[in-house]
Amino acid sequence: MQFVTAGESHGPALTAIVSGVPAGLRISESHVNSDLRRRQSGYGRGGRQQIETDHVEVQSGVRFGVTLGTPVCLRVPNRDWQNWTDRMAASGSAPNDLVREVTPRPGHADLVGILKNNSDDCRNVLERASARETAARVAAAGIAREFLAELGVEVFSYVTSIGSAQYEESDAFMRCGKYNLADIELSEVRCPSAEASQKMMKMIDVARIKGESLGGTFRVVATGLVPGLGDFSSGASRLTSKIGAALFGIPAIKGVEFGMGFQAASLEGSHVHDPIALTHDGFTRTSNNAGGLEGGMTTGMPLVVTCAMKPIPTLKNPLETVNIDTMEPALASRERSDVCAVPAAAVVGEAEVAFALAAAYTEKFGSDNMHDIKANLASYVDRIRTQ
Ligand code: EPS
Repeated sequence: MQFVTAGESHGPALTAIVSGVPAGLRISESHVNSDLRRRQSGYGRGGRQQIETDHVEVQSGVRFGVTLGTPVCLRVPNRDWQNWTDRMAASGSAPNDLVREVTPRPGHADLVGILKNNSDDCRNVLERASARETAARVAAAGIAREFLAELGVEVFSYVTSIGSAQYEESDAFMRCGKYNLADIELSEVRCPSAEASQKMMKMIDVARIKGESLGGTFRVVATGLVPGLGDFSSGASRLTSKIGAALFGIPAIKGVEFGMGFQAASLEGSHVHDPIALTHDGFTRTSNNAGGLEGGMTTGMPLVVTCAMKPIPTLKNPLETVNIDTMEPALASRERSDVCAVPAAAVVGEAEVAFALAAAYTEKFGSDNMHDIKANLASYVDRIRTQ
């Protein structure tokens, strides 16, 4: 399973084309729309989210709610397009009163993008570099989530810090499957603890008043996985590298840790590796410090990945930059922006992980149709249980 997206932040729509989707998979637009809504929400979001009510339009590959085994094309319209039809028109010439973006924001793709593409308008870069594009990824991953759900796999996320406000979690890697998901959805910052949520929201309030932005960390968890997804035989085929690449592809993600991650580097081996035990269901682990991956393959324990997001580069009190017309010092563009988008990024993280896992399942168990995939999976599970 693969996807590609197209579309600008203030263009008519974002589009995703998902290929390699098996036939016979039931797709619910309302499930996809609910993920799109979750991505739009979160304390700290800016004015744009009041304009948009993201919803998906299925354009191809699905008949009577069931996939045909052909590419699925999904469209997410941008409501803000109505305000940009002249400035973002695909044809004709630029309006006489067009204001080019000439003060690139430190931390955004603006400056390096115009240098790379020989452009005199940062908008030619920022429209696509904008995290708005992640709406299309969430829509695409809606297909992957439906597929995984059929195979008993669930993917969820929660926020572990915003700025310096932390959610202290005991035994994070073992208890990850045991959250009440309703608690996470009820929190405006996607944090399972009401107390930590309050602290995080206060941090966002302070940042808003100061004209600042804030980053943070979030965790993505997948449960119900079979052991042996991914591969050990080459760097690129390791599921660790595929999930890592997918998560690093989210704008503003600066760090990705699997299981105990960086902490493992400072501990002795016996405090890091997860002992193997046998149950009547086959092999298991008595801890999950590896976060569900060993040798580039799933172990069958919950997959636990933590991501660090930097603060959004668009600042109300902007940093210094250089005006690319005058070459004089200037203050960076003050676009309308979010103070904090960590809860939204967590939902995008779920999408990226879900897609990488769906691709790993189709790679191992086939991609023609759901009936054959389920039969292949059942036969594999049976073999490894008795091996
Ligand atoms: C973004 C700038 C803001 C954000 C946007 C990402 O958009 P605008 O410039 O239209 O106000 O709200 O994120 C989204 C629109 C979204 O849906 O996530 C940026 O510059 O990256």
